[in-house]
Order: sequence, then C-alpha cells, then structure tokens
Amino acid sequence: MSATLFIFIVMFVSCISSGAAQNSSGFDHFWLVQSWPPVYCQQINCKRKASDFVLHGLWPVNSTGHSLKNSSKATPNFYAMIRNHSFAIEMDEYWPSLGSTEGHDPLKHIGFWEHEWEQHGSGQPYEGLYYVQAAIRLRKSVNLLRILGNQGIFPDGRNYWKTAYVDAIKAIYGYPILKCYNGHLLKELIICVDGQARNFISCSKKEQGSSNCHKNIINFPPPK
Ligand SMILES: *[C@@H]1O[C@H](CO)[C@@H](O)[C@H](O)[C@H]1NC(C)=O
Ligand SMILES: *[C@@H]1O[C@H](CO)[C@@H](O)[C@H](O)[C@H]1NC(C)=O
Ligand SMILES: *[C@@H]1O[C@H](CO)[C@@H](O)[C@H](O)[C@H]1NC(C)=O
Ligand SMILES: CC(=O)N[C@H]1CO[C@H](CO)[C@@H](O)[C@@H]1O
Repeated sequence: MSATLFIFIVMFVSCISSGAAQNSSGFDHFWLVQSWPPVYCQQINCKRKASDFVLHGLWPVNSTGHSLKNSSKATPNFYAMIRNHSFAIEMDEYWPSLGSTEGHDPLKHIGFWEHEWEQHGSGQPYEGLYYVQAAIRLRKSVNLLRILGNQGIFPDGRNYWKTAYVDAIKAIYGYPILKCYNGHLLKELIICVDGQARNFISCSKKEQGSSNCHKNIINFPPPK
C-alpha cells in the first residue's frame, strides 16, 4: 500500500471514530427532562390534568450541562409525524402541552413541541423524527413514580429528604438533577442520557450542582 493511501485511510477512519461532526457544536449528551405537573402547573395555567410525570423535553447539552441550540437547523414536521395515529397517541400521552388543551388533540401540542425544538432540541446531531422517537422511547422506559414509590417516596404532599430522591433514581439510572419551585417543591427530575440517546449515564457533579432545590427536604405534592 502506498504511504499516501495509508495516511488517507488513517485520517478517514479517525475522522469517523472521533464523531467530529456530532461534536462541532460541543454536543456531548442529553438531558431527559420530566416535569411533575402539580408543581409545574403552579407556574403556568394548566388546562390538562396529569397524574404522572410528563416529558418537558430531550435537551442536548455540552459536557458542562449547557443546553445547545442551532437556529439554522430546520424544525421537524410534527404535522407529518402525528399522521401516524399510534405515534400521535403516544406523543399526546407522554409529551403533552399542559397549558394548551384539556382534551387529547395532538394538534394543540405542536406549538409547544416546536418551541422545545427551537429552544432546546435543535443543537443535536440527529434528524428530527429519530430525535422525537428517541425522546418518546426514553420517556416510556422511565417510570419515575414507580422507582420513587419502590423506595417509599409517594406524591402524597409529604416532605422527603433530597438524598432519598437522588438515591432512588441513582440506583437505576445514575445521578439525576433535581429542579424545584420555591426551592422545596419538586418540579422536575432530569436524567442524563449518552450522546446516542441510548444508555442512561450519571449527570456530572457540575450538572447536579445546577439544581435549584436549596432545602434538604423536598415536598412531593399530590396530583390535583
Ligand atoms: C447547524 O445546523 C446546520 C444545518 O443543519 C448545520 O449545517 C451546521 O453544521 C449546524 N451547526 C452546528 C454548530 O452544529
Ligand atoms: C458549554 O457551554 C457554555 C455556555 O455556552 C460554555 O460557557 C462552556 O464553555 C461550554 N463548555 C464546554 C466544555 O464546551
Ligand atoms: C407509528 O408509530 C408507532 C408507535 O410509535 C411505531 O411503532 C410505528 O413504527 C410507526 N409507523 C411508522 C410507519 O412509522
Ligand atoms: C455525541 C458524541 O459523539 N459525543 C462525544 C463528544 O466528545 C466527547 C469527548 O471527546 C465524548 O465523550 C462524547 O461521547
């Protein structure tokens, strides 16, 4: 083999394996962000009632946990996606816009999905449908109420140690990030997912530090 060809092959292979294209934006991994509606709805006026965690979004972040966006990336065609009726039902169940409709009309969620894409989803390397399917698949695979309930943590309006929430989730998915309203009401639980949107990983110490749950005890309000 000629030296030039050899060098060419080495460069070509290392270019593929370093994932250079995926990393040009600093993209490193995802945050699977799930909201707890009883607290989320203290901040916005909700029409839809929900008694389980709902997807807020699947946010690409860089290695220090900063959300990435890319305004030149085209917004996916959500209208086309929900023409698949079974997918539309899943989108409505797991990723509803709580403020938009009390019923189950997927068309009413599109503005929210587009907003999530533009603000938090666009800075990731995958094509729109793949990304949205990954978000739904990940949300379906994570049953936070069951995982917390197995450790005796229930949405019953009582206070639980912050470490109890963290330990319950850490044992299955790795360290999460907790977000609160008023410093002590459980609003969101964030789990980290690798850059392929496949495996759960621990959120870094720095990412955990972005929690705004300042109290050691966190209240878990019941569904309305
Ligand atoms: C932003 O998206 C455009 C269009 O898909 C792409 O060409 C560009 O490389 C992206 N920029 C970054 C930093 O990923
Ligand atoms: C992550 O993004 C933030 C905000 O844009 C930036 O300040 C930081 O340097 C980035 N970190 C890395 C490791 O790219
Ligand atoms: C429609 O959505 C369902 C549920 O997500 C999925 O299993 C199926 O593959 C989708 N069909 C097409 C044609 O994409
Ligand atoms: C999606 C992806 O390929 N992310 C990689 C970006 O670069 C860092 C550091 O080199 C890797 O750890 C990520 O897996």
